[in-house]
Amino acid sequence: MGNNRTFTMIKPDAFAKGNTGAIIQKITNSGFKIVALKLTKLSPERAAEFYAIHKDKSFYNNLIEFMISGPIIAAVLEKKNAVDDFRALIGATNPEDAAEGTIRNLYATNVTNNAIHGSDSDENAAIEIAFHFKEEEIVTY
Ligand code: IDP
Repeated sequence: MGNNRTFTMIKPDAFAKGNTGAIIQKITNSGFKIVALKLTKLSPERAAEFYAIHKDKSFYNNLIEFMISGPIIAAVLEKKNAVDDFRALIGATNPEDAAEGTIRNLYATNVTNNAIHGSDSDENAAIEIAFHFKEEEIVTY
């Protein structure tokens, strides 16, 4: 009862370092059910659209350049309280502030190249899932 969804991306730094497997294992060991998963590479246009909310920030250009620099793994995860529990699992945006044992603490490179994305609200999770996946790509099991 009450399972809901969040959206995640394993970012280009973590993918390039070969940490995809370890991160997926940590996600599933933490009780998240993967219901959609793909390897993809964001175009400049798609990355700009995904991060449009940050377009006036000083770090925006670096963020877009980073996010298009290599493949990402996009996934839809289900769990009760998925959004908040996943934000706790990944840790603070800046890995220097991320709690010990969180994914960003373990695998992030720096505040921009921070290994993983997690939706910050149920509303944004729904938008981000629809941005990356067609409904028929999300598996019920
Ligand atoms: P979040 O990913 O923890 O939700 P947001 O504030 O939504 O953090 O920022 C989106 C992404 O932009 C971060 O994950 C990180 O890659 C980058 N970013 C955020 N804040 C900074 C910063 O202060 N300096 C550099 N990059 C940042």
